[in-house]
Amino acid sequence: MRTAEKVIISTAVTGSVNVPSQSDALPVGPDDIVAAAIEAAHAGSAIIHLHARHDDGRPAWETEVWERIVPPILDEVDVVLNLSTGGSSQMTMDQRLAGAYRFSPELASMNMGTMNFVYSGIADRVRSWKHDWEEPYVRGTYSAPFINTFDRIEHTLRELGEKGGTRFEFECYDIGHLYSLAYFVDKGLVTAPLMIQGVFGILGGIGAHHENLDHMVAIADKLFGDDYQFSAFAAGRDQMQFATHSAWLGGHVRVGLEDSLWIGKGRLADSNAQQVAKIRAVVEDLGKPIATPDDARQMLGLKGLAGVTR
Ligand code: KMH
Ligand code: ZN
Repeated sequence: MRTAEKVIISTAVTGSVNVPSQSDALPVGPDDIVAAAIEAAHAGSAIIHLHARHDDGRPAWETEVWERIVPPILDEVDVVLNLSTGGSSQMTMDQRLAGAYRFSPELASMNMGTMNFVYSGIADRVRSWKHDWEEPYVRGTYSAPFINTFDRIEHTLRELGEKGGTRFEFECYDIGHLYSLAYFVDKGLVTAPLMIQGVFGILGGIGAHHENLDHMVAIADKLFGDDYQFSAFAAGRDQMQFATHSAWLGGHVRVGLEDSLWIGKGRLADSNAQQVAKIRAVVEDLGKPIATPDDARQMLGLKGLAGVTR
C-alpha cells in the first residue's frame, strides 16, 4: 500500500441499500442528497460517493434525476464526485451506468465481482413502512444476484475509463476480488495508482472481522506492491472501527449513511456530516492530516473538475 500522507474522507451519502423507514436522516430525493453532499464536503469530506433517488426514496437511474443532483453540488463546493455504477441490484447495467455516462465523473465505483448482496434482514427490523416500495425491494435481495461479470467490468473500464478518463474506486468485497482486479491490471486496462476500497460486513461478502482487513491488505501488498491506495469500511455498526483501522494502517476512510445509519452504539446518526466530523476527529487524533479534494486528485491521479461534463 502507498501509505497516505493525508487521509481522504469519502462519504457515501445515501446509497441504495438503506430505506427511508429505517432513519429520518437518510437523504431521499435529489434535494436532500445535494444538501447532504454539500454539508459533508464542508465537514471535510474530499470525495462524495453518490447514488440517485426519487423523491420517495426509490433508487433512481434516470438522467433527469442525476441532473438534479450533480450540477447543484458542483455549483456549490469543490469536491470529487464518485458516481455509483453499482446502482441497485434491480437495475440493468445500462441503467447503472446512466449517471456516469452523462457526467463522466472524476471517479466512479467499480464492483469487482458477481455476488449475493443480501439486505432482506432490514425487513425484519422495520416496524412500520413509510412507502409501499420498500419492503418488496429489500426482501427481493434474498433471491437477486448482484451481477458484475468480467465482460461488464471490462465494458465499464473501456467506456468510462479509457474513453472518458474516469478513474475507479475498486470495491472489493472479498479477497478473490483482488485477484480479479490483478487480472485487469495485467491486461493493461487498469493502471496505478489504484484506489482499492475494502468492503466488509455485506451478507454475501467477507465479514466484518478485523483479521479480514489485515489479510486483504497483506494480499493487496503481494499483488500490487506500492501501486495502490487503500480505504476500507464496514457496513452497519462496525463502520467507524473499520475506518479507524484503515487509517491506522496508512489507508483512507469511507463513512456515510449509505453503509451505516449509526453514530454510536444504539444511536442513529443525525446526518452524514456528523459521521464525517466523528471520523475526522479520530484521524486527526492519530496525527494524520485530512486530504483536500486537490490532495485526493493528486493521490488518485484524477482528471480534475474540468474533465467532468456539466
Ligand atoms: N454500499 C456499498 C456496500 C456501488 O455504489 O457501486 C456498495 C456500493 C456499490 O457502494
Ligand atoms: Zn454505492
